[in-house]
Amino acid sequence: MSRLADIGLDDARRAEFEALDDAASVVLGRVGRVDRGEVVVLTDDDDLRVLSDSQRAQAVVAPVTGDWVTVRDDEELGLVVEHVLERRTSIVRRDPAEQITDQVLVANVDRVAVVHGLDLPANEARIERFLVLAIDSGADPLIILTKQDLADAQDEMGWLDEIAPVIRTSIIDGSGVSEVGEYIADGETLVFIGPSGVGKSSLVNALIGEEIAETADVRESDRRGRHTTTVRELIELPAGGVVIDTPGIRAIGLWAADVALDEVFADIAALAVDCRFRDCTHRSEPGCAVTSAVESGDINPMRLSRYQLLWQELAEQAIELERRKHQPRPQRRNRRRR
Ligand SMILES: Nc1nc2c(ncn2[C@@H]2O[C@H](COP(=O)(O)OP(=O)(O)OP(=O)(O)O)[C@@H](O)[C@H]2O)c(=O)[nH]1
Ligand SMILES: [Mg+2]
Ligand SMILES: [Zn+2]
Repeated sequence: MSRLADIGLDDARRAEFEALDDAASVVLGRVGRVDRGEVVVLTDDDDLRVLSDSQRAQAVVAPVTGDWVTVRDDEELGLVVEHVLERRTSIVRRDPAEQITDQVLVANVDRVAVVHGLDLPANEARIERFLVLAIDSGADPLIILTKQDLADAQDEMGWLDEIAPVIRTSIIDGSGVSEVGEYIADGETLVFIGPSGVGKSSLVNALIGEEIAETADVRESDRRGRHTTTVRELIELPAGGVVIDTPGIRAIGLWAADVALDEVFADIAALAVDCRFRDCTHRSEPGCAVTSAVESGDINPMRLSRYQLLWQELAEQAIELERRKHQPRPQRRNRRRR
């Protein structure tokens, strides 16, 4: 097997590459990391360091970790990313720096693992938000609850089973690690997302059996992480397949993720079809099937308000986007990425 096949190149992708007009004069590879204007592209022979040219970046899609790209050796510029091949899946969030633009975090992943540490009290709202992001990517979601060695015997995370497969892990006794590995076949890609300090990089190391990713203790006072990982990096597993380690995410605004939202809140969405009004907000409308279910104890009122909050966020974003569409375009700042 070739290296590119191990890291995800399949027949369809190869055909897509070969159909390019300039296939003979470029090299195919996968973006392993994007770091301060430089893109590392993994190819069958080498890891290429490709300069990310800011002028070109305006014209082409800016490559992200996990992208399949072609690299051309330009006489003046040196190695440049020529094309970004079509993304099959991508994790998209609202750009934290800009109110109404989206930002792609990683592309072409088969599975998105939402990681939560059992050493801290459950933060349902945050897990749900990450799950919407995960499902919206088009990849399959997975939930990993780390630090089982520090958890109460009876954690209260059973409800997550309804949304995605759940694996409990501990790097102290190694439990659950091989189960995670089973979700990454040769040629497949799994990405870890979650807040800082939950043990994403520790899991990468446990899967590889070697300390290749940097990890650091959480803060004594509040058990929060120290933002140790700083780039999104694709890491090859010995048995084939890859994992992408990501920096802990502080801010995650959702982006046009209505469908995924209703998957994470499938219990509420299923009831909502019985509400009298199609656009029922499940607050005070008559004939609301969801509030009836809350009254009879079938739906947790906290979960309903978390759903409404996310729903509201997406609705406001849609209105704002629509409004901007009908406005003359403001002069766009030159977004230089260093
Ligand atoms: N007890 C215990 N500690 C763990 C476990 N997994 C990770 N840790 C510890 O948690 C701390 C943070 O782990 P990291 O792997 O650096 O966390 P991270 O999610 O990569 O954090 P960022 O890179 O900052 O996003 C380290 O001190 C790890 O040793 C576990 O299963 N049990
Ligand atoms: Mg890390
Ligand atoms: Zn309703």
